Parts: sequence; structure tokens; C-alpha cells
Amino acid sequence: MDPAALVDTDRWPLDDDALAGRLGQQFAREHVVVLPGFVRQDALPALVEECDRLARVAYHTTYNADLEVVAYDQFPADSAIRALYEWDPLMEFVARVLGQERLHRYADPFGALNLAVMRDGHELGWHFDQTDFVVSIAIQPSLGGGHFENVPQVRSADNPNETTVEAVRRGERDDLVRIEPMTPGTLMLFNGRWSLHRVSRVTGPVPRHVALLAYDTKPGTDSDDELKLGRYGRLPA
Ligand SMILES: O=C(O)CCC(=O)C(=O)O
Repeated sequence: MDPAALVDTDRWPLDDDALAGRLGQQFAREHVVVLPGFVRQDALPALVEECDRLARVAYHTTYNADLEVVAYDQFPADSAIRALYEWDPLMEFVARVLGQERLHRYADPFGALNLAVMRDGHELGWHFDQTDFVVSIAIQPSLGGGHFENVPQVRSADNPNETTVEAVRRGERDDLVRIEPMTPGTLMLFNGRWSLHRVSRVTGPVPRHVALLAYDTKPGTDSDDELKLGRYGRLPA
């Protein structure tokens, strides 16, 4: 599997410094960037098929959520999604957009790469991530709901901003909430450690499939056992 064949590099030339610079300015302003049509339209059916296959081994997590998760170690060697995650040009592109000299793949053997599968009635509550940056790739939207709702950079390392965070959780600060499109093939980059986010309740018979690619500014970042047990139902052997 050649990951380069999955990406629409005419529209999104990953080695173009001007593009990375433009997106970087947008990220600095908005703390999120969205790249529609990142995955080529003609590559999507195979990705949907892969997700449908993977979804059969997903773990039904109840950790602050009601959704099914496929962990990194469950993606087979020939997985197209795994190939994208392990493809250095993508990680280097993300690093350039973020103005980071380099990024590291998340060291969590489960959480580095996830497929989030959300079926009728599933939802994901407000939360922060334990890694600095997440790239999500929308693969299949649900018929109803399943909106990614995000309060970008609501907190920072210096300012936990608990009053606002709690107000968002109580539904009193909808003015801060940004809803991103779930168009298949869209790549989105957000800083999940500082951005409070959730996915609204999914409705209808079509499962929502999103791939989540986790990166960190430091090597060796891993999630704690509580998160692993809650999200994946197990710990590494
Ligand atoms: O499915 C998404 O769009 C985001 C999922 C997410 O935030 C998570 O699984 O932690």
C-alpha cells in the first residue's frame, strides 16, 4: 500500500512550503485547520471497506463515551489507514503546519492510531486528549448527528480556564463551540490537549467512521492505564 496514492497531492501538495505556511497561519489564528478532499475520492470506497472490516473487532468503550474503538495494534500490516499514519511525509507536513521542527508519533501502542466507530445512539462526551495533536480523517458520516463540536484552545499549559471549561460542559457557552464538517476524505488537525471537544449523538443505521492519528511534540508520550482500560478494555501485554 503506497500512502501517496491515497492523498490528493494536486490539491494538497505536502511538500509545498507555501501551503504549510498558509495553513500554519490559520492554525495559529483558529487552533484548527480543515483540509477537505485530502483523501482522494476514488480511494474512499476501499477505506470504507477497511473500516467496516475493522469495526468487527472494535471494543465498545464506555470511558466518558459510548462508541467503539479499534486500537493501533489491531490494524493489520496491509491497512491503508496504518500506512498513512506511518508515512513520514504526512507527519513532516503536520509538523511544518504547526511550526514544529519535528513531531513524534504517540507512544501509546493502542492510542497512537484509532478508528472511532459510532453507531446509532452512540455519543462522545466533552473531553481533552492526552496527546498534543490529533489528525482526524473523516471516512464515513452517519445519517444523523455525529457532529464534531470543538472549543479550540479553551485552555493552555498556563491557564486551565476551569470556569469556562465547566460552563461549556454545562451547555452555557455554545457561542464558543465550533462544529466541523464530516465530509468523507476531510483531514482535520486540532490540538486536543487544549481544545475541549465532543461528538454529538449519532442516529441512523450507517456507522460513523473517523480515523484518529495522534502526534506529540515530545517522544515517548503515552496514555495512563486508567484511560487504556476504559477505552480499550485491556493493557499492553
Ligand atoms: O470522532 C471524532 O471526530 C473525534 C473522536 C475523539 O475525540 C476521540 O475519540 O477522542
